Amino acid sequence: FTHMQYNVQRLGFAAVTKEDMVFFDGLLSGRLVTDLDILEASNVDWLRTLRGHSQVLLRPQTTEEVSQILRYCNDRNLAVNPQGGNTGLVGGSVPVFDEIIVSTAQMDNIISFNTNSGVLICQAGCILENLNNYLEEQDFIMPLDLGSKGSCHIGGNVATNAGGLRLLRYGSLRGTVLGLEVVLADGTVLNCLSSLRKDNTGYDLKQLFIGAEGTLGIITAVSILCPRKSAAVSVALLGCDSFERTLDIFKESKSMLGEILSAFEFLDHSCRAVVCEHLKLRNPLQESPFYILIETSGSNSDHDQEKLNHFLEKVMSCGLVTDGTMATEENKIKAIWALRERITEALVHDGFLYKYDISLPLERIYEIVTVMKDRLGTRAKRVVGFGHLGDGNLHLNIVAEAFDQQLLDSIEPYLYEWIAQHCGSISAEHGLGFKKKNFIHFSKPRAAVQIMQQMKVILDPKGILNPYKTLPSFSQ
Ligand code: FAD
Ligand code: 2HG
Ligand code: ZN
Repeated sequence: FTHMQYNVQRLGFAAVTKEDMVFFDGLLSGRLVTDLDILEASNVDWLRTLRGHSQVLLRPQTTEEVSQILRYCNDRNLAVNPQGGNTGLVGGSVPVFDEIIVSTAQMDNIISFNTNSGVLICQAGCILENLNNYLEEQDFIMPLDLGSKGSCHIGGNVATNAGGLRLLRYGSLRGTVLGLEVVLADGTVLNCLSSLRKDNTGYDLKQLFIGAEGTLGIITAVSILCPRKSAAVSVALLGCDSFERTLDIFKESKSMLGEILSAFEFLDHSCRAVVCEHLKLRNPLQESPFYILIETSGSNSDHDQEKLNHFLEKVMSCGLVTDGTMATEENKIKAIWALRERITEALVHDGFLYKYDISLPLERIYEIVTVMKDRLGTRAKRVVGFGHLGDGNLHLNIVAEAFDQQLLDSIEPYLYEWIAQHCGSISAEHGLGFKKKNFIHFSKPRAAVQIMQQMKVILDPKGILNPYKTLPSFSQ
């Protein structure tokens, strides 16, 4: 943990006292963790690059308990760190100093599911995969899917505005989330848990909390629109020779697969090497510079199959695709998805990671990987690129044997300047958290950041919610 320069000062929040502990213990009937070994898992982030020093982890079960916790913390000037599944990749989910961790782990009840409308209402701590399994039994699915589905909570997903593997088809949470219940810093319960598709009555306040990374309130319940489960799902893994060709294949897939296209992901050969080497996954194709994963989901397998076959014939016959395999059977589909979904996990085994999550205009999306490779030369063990090509989202990971400040200085701010120059975003879907908050100016004008800071003051005047995260400090 030595590499991460905590270039921040603890703000003047109160420290937790014995009396505070007694209050929380009474309120939560013992659902308070002070055991340092258990706390460790919540103080350290998923990438194991950050460590906070919280002495208290609270596990409320109800909105009322969250409300009482926040009212008390606000009165006492105690800082709070909301936490879901702790799978965030930008250090938003762990304390920086001794903030009290409020975990949604025990808020995991499904409140209702309406099979007419497809609207699911549930508590914020429901694990994404559990929700999806619950819905699948009723022929529905969640509108989002992430590699971290086994651990991440729906509240955390909404708080980060997570994108993931299905965004291409079902859109972002800004469209599928219909309502939220949020507890504000002073304990006020904001019940905007609507399940209506259309509701133009005043400002859409829920949007403020989507992607706010726990800095404006704690999300306690979510109302979300869920699509039907598709009767027919097929996955194709294709190899191709150059990035330009992956774009041509994307264009072709949009025109030939149209409404049944549900994912268009890509990885370069270094990602393939990392998953095969560290996770012992098998590559079903011959070696290729780039791989594309295409998923189709539709209601009629014959119809979908016919479309997919036509598409594959076309892209293979004109030489865009050099090799390919297709699956309709669940196990084979899972095995192909694993090559893409498990890259993050495999990279952790490869060395120290400099992780970037970038949006760029499609034509330039891979250029930055080549630029960084040339710039860093042998100082980087690997420079890999993969991501949600269909959404214009590249995951650039630079791997080194260990943390190296000089290497970091060669990457930043150069990389951020390059992204800004090319009209991209320095965070496509992971958020800013603790690690990236000071780079917000590369993607947002000063006036926008100022309005964000004013909104923070209105909703959380004492700044107790996730301090040191998302927004740069006022002086900047
Ligand atoms: P946490 O990590 O616990 O918290 C994330 C942020 O949200 C923190 O700032 C926290 O304070 C805040 N927060 C959490 N719960 C609440 C709440 N109830 N109210 C208010 N604030 C809250 N992300 C993507 O976008 N797309 C992907 O494809 C993707 N794939 C991933 C794959 C892997 C293997 C891993 C490890 C991560 C991946 N992520 C991805 C990142 C991460 O999983 C998402 O950001 C996820 O939405 C975080 O959910 P969580 O419950 O773990 O939240
Ligand atoms: C994914 O799409 C995640 O797999 C993680 O967003 C990306 O590890 C990464 O860089
Ligand atoms: Zn992603």
